[in-house]
Amino acid sequence: MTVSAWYEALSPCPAARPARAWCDSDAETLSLDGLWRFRFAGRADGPTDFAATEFDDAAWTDLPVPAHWQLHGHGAPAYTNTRYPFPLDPPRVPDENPTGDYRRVFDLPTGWAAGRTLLRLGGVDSAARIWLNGTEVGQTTGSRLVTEFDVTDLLRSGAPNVLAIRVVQWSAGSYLEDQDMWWLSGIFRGVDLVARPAEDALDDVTVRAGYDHRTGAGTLRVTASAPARVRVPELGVDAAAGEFVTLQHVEPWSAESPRLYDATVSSGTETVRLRVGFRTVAITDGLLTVNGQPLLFNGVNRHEFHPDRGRALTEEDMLADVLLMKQHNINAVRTSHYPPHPRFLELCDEYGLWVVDECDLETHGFWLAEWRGNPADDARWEQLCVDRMRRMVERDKNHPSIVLWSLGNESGSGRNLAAMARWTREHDPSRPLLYERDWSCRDVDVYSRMYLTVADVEAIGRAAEAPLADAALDARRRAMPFIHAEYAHAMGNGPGNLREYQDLYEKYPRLQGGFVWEWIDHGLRASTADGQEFYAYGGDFGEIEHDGNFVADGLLFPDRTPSPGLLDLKKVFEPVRMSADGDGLRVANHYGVRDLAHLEFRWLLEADGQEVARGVLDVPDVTAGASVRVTLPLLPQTRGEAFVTVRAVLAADEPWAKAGQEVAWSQLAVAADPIPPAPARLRVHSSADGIQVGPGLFDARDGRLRHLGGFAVAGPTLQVWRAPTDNDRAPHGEALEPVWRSLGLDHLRHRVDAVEVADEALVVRTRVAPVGTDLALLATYTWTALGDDRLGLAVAVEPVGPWACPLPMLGVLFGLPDTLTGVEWFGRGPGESYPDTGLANRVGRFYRTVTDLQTPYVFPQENGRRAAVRWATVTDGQGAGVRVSGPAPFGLTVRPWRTEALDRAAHPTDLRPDGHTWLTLDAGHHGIGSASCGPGVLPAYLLPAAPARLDLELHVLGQGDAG
Ligand code: IPT
Repeated sequence: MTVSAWYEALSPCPAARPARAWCDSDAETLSLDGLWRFRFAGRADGPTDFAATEFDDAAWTDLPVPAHWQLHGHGAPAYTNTRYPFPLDPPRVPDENPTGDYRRVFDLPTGWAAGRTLLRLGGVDSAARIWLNGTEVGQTTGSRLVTEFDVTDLLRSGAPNVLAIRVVQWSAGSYLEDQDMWWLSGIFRGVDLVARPAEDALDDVTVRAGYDHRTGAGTLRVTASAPARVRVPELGVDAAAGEFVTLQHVEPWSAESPRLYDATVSSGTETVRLRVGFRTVAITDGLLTVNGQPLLFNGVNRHEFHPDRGRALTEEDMLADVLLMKQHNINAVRTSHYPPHPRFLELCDEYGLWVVDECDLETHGFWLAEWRGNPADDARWEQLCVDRMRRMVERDKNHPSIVLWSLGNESGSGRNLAAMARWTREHDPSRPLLYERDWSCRDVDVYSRMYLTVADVEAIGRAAEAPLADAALDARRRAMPFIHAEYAHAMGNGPGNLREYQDLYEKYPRLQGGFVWEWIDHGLRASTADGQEFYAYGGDFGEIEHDGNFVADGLLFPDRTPSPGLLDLKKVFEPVRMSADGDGLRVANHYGVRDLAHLEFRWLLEADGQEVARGVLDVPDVTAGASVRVTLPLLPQTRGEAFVTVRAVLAADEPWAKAGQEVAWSQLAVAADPIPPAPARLRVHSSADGIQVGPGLFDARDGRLRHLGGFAVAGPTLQVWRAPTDNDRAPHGEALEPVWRSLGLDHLRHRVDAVEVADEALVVRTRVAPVGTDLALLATYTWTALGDDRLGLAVAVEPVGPWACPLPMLGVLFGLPDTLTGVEWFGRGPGESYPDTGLANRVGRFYRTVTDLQTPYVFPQENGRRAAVRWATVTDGQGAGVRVSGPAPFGLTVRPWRTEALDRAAHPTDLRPDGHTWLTLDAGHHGIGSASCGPGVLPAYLLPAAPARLDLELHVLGQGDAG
């Protein structure tokens, strides 16, 4: 006998009601969210006696609904990227199948006025079997989709009702849900009873609202499942459902200007409220347009995630995402890789975001079996696949924000994708289709790919991509618009070279933008034995199979604070571009439809980072796509290096931000710093204590600096190592970390070859080299006394031998006392910058504590470098410390621990201040790139082993504490 269970069935539940739109109806609903009774088991085949009304669940525990049981102490979260955490034997799943039994007792409110009553489950991961008052109602499949049942005949009024649900973690559906995220189970979206009127119920309502950009006319057709009147008071519409209404003039909906009209559909027994947005999506002449305007997606891929709640988001979480996106110049979101909570889509309609709504389908792990048995290409799975598409499209069809449907993610190619596309074209011809993985584009309307190099994207922009074998398909694809479904993998420090991609999207019409991977780090809040909080990633819950911190690859940290990558993205996505134009300013409007009347242009003149003057620029109105030259006011004379910073800020509150919110900025250099005359050099003295060069006391034996004024100093030592970034480690790209480590760059040998004392200089010659090779870096330190409190240092580095790889970085490291805790600098800031990141940072004067200079990546790695620094001070609370400056800008990194400790740490809580303030001054870093999943560092941002110089001046401030 074959034991096959209900959750291994290959058909959608026959008892479920047909999919329909998510409607805001005046018919009553009763939320069953809250605390339920719960029992956890390791297998799914336990007795189902708990479904009986009289069952005694006193021994059970409480669990909130909606929630994931793993985040409430039952079972454990597990993370895999592509590999299924069970054997591939579709549709069978393991006997070890974590199972949650749920019970909820409720009373129908008095006067529950329902002809029929539906039980609606918003999302259950992954399959459930449901009983009401002891009778089986049906089953669910499709974790991120709604299932409804008619429970009218089972409900009791006047006596408590008992709802019992068995949820299994693994089901046939799990084979279709191999998204790169935590495996988290349970009833994670709301459960409701939904009243339906006995007659003329508006179970389903479909809105088609188009806009003719040539005439400004709107078209509206609302169909309903019962005879009804459609009313849009603002437009004077009062029509029968099904009637086609033409409106002389409407304001169109767009992500920039999300105009919605309140409408109602009334059948006499029920009224459904709608928010109608008029817009027409089309592919015209190879371009994806809305209202005749080609789109440029400045987008992100968004998973639903919260560090405590997993995918069970609250409305506040969803609103936070939308507001953060709007505030960071993001205009589009791909709902990777499943339909989100419907409330999120309402927020996208309201605040304005273009949406690619993606089906809950991913079979990625079959690549490990060379796609043998891929459910997306197996006829037995067709019904389940099409069911998922149908349920998404029916639920979400009325959202103006959704402009593309996506068939799913990473499911190879195959017949069921074609069947899903067929069904969709038939039922919603108003939106084009996207699916990234079938590169033939057989079933879709737009060409899309992920993680392409800049060169490959450019080739597509020029329609010069490598051809498909099938000439007809190739010609069809070559005429399609291109969307970069995933790019700029935002894992850890990075992503690099965002600008290069954006420049291409803006240059070639065919390139209609893309979606950065991904919105948020999926780090789960956890704490160490001694109570320090950190964010857990794959492996932290004892998983045998896992993909480590690949789950933490977002633009937001898990607690939704923006990472440096998000700030860079905001800069790259600016809808207004400002640049020097002679002695004026060119202001270019990059919006699709908006003019610039909502912005105020504030200017600020700073010299050496200090304010000299400010004002507001008079910018004439500039229509979308146009630009204008603006004269700058006559600026006062300044001393030192001066910049004018112009900031375009919101002139008045918008729904998504307050007046004053910065939208775009630019900085114009107005005066360079005059090079000061070289100071006279003082003499070098040798004594029994060592060699004295100005404020510096050196060890005569090894030429190392021991004291700077009263401060004990360790170093300097030549520094080439950096704690590898996720992009250096590159789990899915070209990894430099193993190259660097095998070369021994993480444990170089330092030798002092000569300590030469001259009248006016101390010269220390060193040879720094990896073990077991003849490669080396010759570093020569020339120290001069520029005063009693000022020490000059010139570091010259000469590589020896055929260095075949770039260096991680090149600089010198000083250990200072940890009483120096404050850092002020004049350079780029306030955030971190590497050669191909840090676009968000402007030149200015900034202050941070050493603690606040660290960027808390979920997985510790190189971070916190400030670039283009002209001078910096590292001081204690009393102003004593060290000032560093140089004739040329340098990189500055200040840490309370060594690079080696950062390199060893697995979580930020592993890092402990070691009693020093470690100061690294660098001549360069290797770029960042995005090889954690995608291309490496572009040639312009490599750091080759080449002759280099670093000229510095160390100035002792206040009185150092001897010691
Ligand atoms: C791609 C996936 O679509 C996405 O879900 C995520 O896993 C991303 O990569 C990496 O974080 S697939 C990739 C292995 C090319």
